[in-house]
Amino acid sequence: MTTKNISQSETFKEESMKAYPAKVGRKRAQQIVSNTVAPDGTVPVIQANSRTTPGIISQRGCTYAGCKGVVLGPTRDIVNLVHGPIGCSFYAWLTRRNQTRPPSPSDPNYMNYCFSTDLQDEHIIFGGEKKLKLAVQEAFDLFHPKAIGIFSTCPVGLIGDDVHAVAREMKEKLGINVFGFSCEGYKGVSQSAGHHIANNQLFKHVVGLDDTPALKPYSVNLLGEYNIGGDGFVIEDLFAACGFHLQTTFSGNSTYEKFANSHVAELNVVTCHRSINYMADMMKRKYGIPWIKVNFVGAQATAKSLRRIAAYFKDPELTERTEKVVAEGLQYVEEALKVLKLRTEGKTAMLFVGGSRAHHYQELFKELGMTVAAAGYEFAHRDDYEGRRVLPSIQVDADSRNIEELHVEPDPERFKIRRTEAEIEALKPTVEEFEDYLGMMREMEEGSLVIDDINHWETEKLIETFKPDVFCAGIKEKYVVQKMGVPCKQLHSYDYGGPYTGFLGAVNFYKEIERMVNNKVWKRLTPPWKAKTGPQLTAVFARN
Ligand code: CFM
Repeated sequence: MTTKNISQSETFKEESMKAYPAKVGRKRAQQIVSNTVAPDGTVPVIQANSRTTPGIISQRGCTYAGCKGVVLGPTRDIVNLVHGPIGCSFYAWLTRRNQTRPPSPSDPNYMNYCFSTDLQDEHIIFGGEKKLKLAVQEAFDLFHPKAIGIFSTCPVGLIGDDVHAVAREMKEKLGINVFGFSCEGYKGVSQSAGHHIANNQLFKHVVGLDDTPALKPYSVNLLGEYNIGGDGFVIEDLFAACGFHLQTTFSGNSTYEKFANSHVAELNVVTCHRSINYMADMMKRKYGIPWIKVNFVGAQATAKSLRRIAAYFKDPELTERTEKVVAEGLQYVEEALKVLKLRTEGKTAMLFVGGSRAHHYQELFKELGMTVAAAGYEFAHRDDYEGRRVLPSIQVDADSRNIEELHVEPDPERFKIRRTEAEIEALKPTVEEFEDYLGMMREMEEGSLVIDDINHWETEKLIETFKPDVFCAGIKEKYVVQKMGVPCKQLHSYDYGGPYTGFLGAVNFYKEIERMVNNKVWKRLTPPWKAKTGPQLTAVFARN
């Protein structure tokens, strides 16, 4: 970061705080941090996963979105039935973002459907369980799925429908697996609570149902890859080229049976730590599967991750194959960067998205020679910022208490030690981030801004102060940002581009960013801070 950047950070913090009432300002001040990394890797404390102050226009989504939309949604052959008003289903309908590839056209794929109980006033008043049972029956009669998941929306929790009792009853009646999720939208601070609920129920009701041994050696589960824009397909190809057997992905391009048989794998690799670290922990405790943090966004990160997996298996032939894949991949990337980097070097980017991409995508910008001046998550927890080393110091708050912590014991028959604790300790120096995640801040530059749960007001202030060359966020921010004369790359839907993982995806991303940051059209817009007339209406809080 340059001194100019650092003074811009200070101006931003000062200016944005002025807009808040004193109490809100004090809270926000703990969520906006100027980064420093001590020699031992310690970074400043940031407040995260705390409730957004009402009135602030947050980027966040709801618990139901995290459970149904994110974790369960990308699985193609579970009927995901939403118990609630139709709007909740419509907005969680995965139509284009997550990709899936059934082996043949006759294999089930329900991802294009939108299943809902379509609750009306009368059900809110008299209860919706009867309608839910009918809907489960109807879905069964029409599709004969292997499993049906029932997702609770806000009103279901308020009126007290017992989705779990309905699930048990229908499971018995239909002879297929039916399970419910108490993922009412208001249940937690954000969608993060929904991830946890989804992990718990999948673990309780599906994982471990099929004990068929892994078909090939070096079987690996890929956790936290949802196959946005085909990202998962690229990773699948890389695994095949290196000789790793992909057992199950949670949950992009996945199926019910894959989940049921995932506990036989030799290793879990975790891409999105935020959404699925619970599953990794529980599978370790119950089945003895170790896990490694990986990241396939960015060419160097991909190389590191593939090498970590190969190092875990300690097979010289596998290592050789992996090294060949890495060498070819890096050469492909280097060729592309030769030209592209000349046009991107020195430009500035900002990333405000989700609970892992704001970290992972920084890799690609660094490879382009760009500076990440500010970044933050919508709903991540302190460990995603500061690293898992802070886990013991995270206090359980009222919101986390809403979500069940499963008590998991080793399975008497199926717990199998893949690597003893001594072996894991011995591997740690070669396999970085073994059962650990170092977090986002450690990889960010000195003086860069880290902002948790950024809001619209701060986004505008940030852009006005820094005038970055590209801003990465989602659809809710995109057009506000672009009207300010700054291109916005959506990192949730990819603007329907992608894939961006692996070496192939890295080059896709470089090309798009090069085009965006050099497009002259943005300079033709007059952003509000340059316009002669200010906004028509301004307001400030009365301060005491
Ligand atoms: Fe994980 Fe995700 Fe993300 Fe996420 Fe999400 Fe997502 Fe995301 Mo949107 S699971 S935390 S809840 S990587 S939907 S596929 S893009 S906010 S950064």
